[in-house]
Amino acid sequence: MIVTKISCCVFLFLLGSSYQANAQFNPNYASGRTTMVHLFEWKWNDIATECENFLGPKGYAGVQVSPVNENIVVPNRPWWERYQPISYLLTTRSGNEQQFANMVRRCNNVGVRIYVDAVFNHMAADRANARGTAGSTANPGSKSYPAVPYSNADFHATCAINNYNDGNQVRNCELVGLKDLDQSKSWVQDRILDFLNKLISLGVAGFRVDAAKHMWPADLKNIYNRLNNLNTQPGFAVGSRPFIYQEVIDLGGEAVSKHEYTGLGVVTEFLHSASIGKVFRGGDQLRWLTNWGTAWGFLPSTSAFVFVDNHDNQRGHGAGGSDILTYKNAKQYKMASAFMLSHPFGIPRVMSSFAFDNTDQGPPTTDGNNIASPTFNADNSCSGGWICEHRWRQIYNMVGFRNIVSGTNVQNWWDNGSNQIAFCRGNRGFVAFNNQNNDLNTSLQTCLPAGTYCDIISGEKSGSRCTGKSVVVGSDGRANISIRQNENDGALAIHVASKL
Ligand code: QV4
Ligand code: CA
Repeated sequence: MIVTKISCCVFLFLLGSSYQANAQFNPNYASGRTTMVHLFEWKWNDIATECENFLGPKGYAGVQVSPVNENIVVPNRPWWERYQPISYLLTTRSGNEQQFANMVRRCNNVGVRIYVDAVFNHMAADRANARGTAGSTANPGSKSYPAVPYSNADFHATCAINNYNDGNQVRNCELVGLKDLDQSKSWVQDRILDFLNKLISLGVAGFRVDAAKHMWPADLKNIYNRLNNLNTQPGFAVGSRPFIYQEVIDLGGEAVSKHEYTGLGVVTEFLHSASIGKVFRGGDQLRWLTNWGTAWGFLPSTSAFVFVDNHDNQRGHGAGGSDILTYKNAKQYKMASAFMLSHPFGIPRVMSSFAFDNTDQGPPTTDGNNIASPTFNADNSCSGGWICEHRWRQIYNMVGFRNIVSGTNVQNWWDNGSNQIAFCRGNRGFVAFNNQNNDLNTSLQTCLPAGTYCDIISGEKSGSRCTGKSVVVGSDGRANISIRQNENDGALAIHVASKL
């Protein structure tokens, strides 16, 4: 009797602790959804409407929003001012607290979760007469941020990060002059937790942890462990933990490794971004994608947060340099995005950008200060300076594809020995790519039941018609697959729900 009691409690304890540890790896997506989008610099009201009109209906699972807390106002309003906190008041150019809360509620109502880009490695860098987007003042020169409040004692001593081979420097010194908070201090931890737990109470599903590489894993662990469970009101299960995905750039060869953070949550896999860009830019052959995953040096799939580009490396900040593909190379970008979304590896995020010519340029505004709302065209695309990659048919239809083939494996891999490839996802989907200077036109195994299917890259199903190419699958599962070199798109995808 005593023995069973003890083993029962040990069992419950183990169950409890592994549950706790694993839970923050779960994005908390609504069932059937798999992919989030970063609506970079969008306003809260516009995101709420986008959840209802587009993201929910098209099957997106979530939105990463730009930093929500008060940031320093920088002349000419570069996008990066939002990475310089002045306080944890929820007022930015994207909107105020009430608008934020309203957005979270409206998005959750249509099955779309909200993830906040949380900046707590540092506060704003030196600037005379520093003033924030909520009107707070600060004196970064003396490390004084009264609207939190933080003072000199809450920060590491001043030193610059100039040697990424020194892990102490990476954690304890200033990233481009940003005043470096000491997260081992209980006052600092409490302020960060007040901020994050407030967002949890408003219904967010998790956090992107900005500059995680610049914080000690042990401090992050303390912070994550003290986060509240998710609010059950929007439909999160009792005991759900916030999803944690940490920004750690590790392309190899530095003191700080991504592996130091995988015990704490999911980690951004920048090697995925650099590799997929290199491949689809022609720097590597598509046939090598056959072992896409850990064989490429990536983290295990459940730890790897993946993307083609992010808000930094699309403009030369962060990592990846000239390998990175962006909206500016639209055909290859769509192919790389389609590959990422068709392949089961990782937890994917779609980037949604505004157009830019220089790396400092902020989002479209109405008057130089206030962010402008996107406007929409009949073909779903955006205008008004917004690129809206997430509204490109080739991308949102592949988000739908990923949802539909979820749970199946890659099978029947085919390649032509160079830059034409194809594979099935179980017997639910099939995809092909042509990244070479001749036509792909051959009979391939699609693994799908006989019938006529609509290619969701060149078009989509519209009633009983297909607005793009049709694919006729025979009773043996084979079909003639054609992607001409001069077509607008270098990919083709069909799935069980695109059957006519
Ligand atoms: C300038 C000088 C510095 C000097 C400093 C003195 O360049 O040498 O020390 O003044 O005050 C902006 C300016 C930058 C300026 C700095 C401080 O671009 O020139 O320094 O402000 O005034 C974004 C931008 C940065 C921007 C920063 C703060 O990318 O350019 O700096 O916001 O506004 C590494 C990290 C990784 C990081 C990546 C960019 O490991 O964590 O660099 N990525 C994240 C975000 C990113 C953000 C930050 C971290 C900081 O994704 O968007 O940086 O929050 O790889
Ligand atoms: Ca730090």
